[in-house]
Amino acid sequence: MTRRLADVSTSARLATPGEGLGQDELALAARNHGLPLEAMRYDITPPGLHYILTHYDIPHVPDDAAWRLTVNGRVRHPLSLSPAQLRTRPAVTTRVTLECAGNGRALLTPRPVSQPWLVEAVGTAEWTGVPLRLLLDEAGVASDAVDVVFTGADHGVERGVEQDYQRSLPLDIATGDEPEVLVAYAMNGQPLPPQHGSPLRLVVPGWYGMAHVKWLRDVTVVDTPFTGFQQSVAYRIRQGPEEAGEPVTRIAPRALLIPPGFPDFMSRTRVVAPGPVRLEGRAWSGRAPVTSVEVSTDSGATWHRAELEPDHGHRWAWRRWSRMWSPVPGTHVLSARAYDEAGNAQPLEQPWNRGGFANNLVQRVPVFCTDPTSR
Ligand SMILES: Nc1nc2c(c(=O)[nH]1)N[C@H]1C(S)=C(S)[C@@H](COP(=O)(O)O)O[C@H]1N2
Ligand SMILES: [Mo]
Repeated sequence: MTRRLADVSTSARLATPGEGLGQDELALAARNHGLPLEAMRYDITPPGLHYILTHYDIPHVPDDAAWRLTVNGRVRHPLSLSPAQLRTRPAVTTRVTLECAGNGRALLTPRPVSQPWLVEAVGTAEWTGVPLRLLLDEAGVASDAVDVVFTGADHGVERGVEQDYQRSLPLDIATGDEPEVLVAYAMNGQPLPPQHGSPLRLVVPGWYGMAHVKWLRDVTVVDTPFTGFQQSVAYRIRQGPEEAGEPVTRIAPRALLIPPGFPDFMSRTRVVAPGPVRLEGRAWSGRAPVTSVEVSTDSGATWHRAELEPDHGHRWAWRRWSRMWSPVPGTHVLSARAYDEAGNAQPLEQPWNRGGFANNLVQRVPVFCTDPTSR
């Protein structure tokens, strides 16, 4: 019996009611790890703790010097640049909180079967690179250009479609400076590690992770809207499978708690003692600056304003927030909720869509407060 590629690479589906995580989802979760939430204590995520999402394999790049980044398509002067040549150009360093568009997916009902993130697909790094608009300027973009397509060196098959990982940006975003898109060669002052796109990757501050193309090989300016798989099939907000849907773009606001106290190994339920506890965490939005964070310690019944740190000039990075809490013995559910300047807020009901994208439903952290009188 002959098998076709489509037999090993099946369509997207939703888990049936009560269906547990499968081996396929476990395999993805083991490859693509999240941020341990306690690591939100660091302004910049330490090496190895930043979340990772790779659709296919991490390309093996034994020799950076042989790498070429091309800028081609609808340009007057195509470019072919080595990483060393890029490093001689004007450099910018930007602190960016990156979040996977699928963050929160595994908490949805019904669950879209894919990378099963809870809430930890986030991290913050300082990316250094060349502003993309300078490279496009140097190449001379033709007047009929509409999109810029970014091709990674990784190759795979997804829902029956064999492909190089490719995403596009509209020309005005690619050449804009709010945010300023970077072709990055360093992460936290070090060359990019293999899993984060060595030797070059795109960084699009404020946009969900899928836009930040790793192992960047080609930048192609095109005169028709790009309709590749990761643009038109994946990363669309749809309710039904036949809808064209809306594209996934900028990061919706989210606040997360650094879980207080200490955890139970299996349930991860937090254990605290009665008395003052500082609740703290991070909040971010790629749509507009965060304006406030509220905390609930009673399962969302009442909300109280947290203290929010200024952004210290890092518009595209998460901000620290905190609020004191004095728990009494018993069980509690903690939540935090971010609001941004454009009026976006985190929903209290799940914002469901078939791909499980941009689920910024408020986090729930169960906490058990011990009773010292009944040990
Ligand atoms: N070439 C390539 N770029 C990619 C991906 C990929 O699979 N291949 N995954 C994207 C997705 S979905 C996310 S969330 C981010 C994750 O970046 P990180 O692994 O550096 O955290 O990379 C994006 N860039
Ligand atoms: Mo992602």
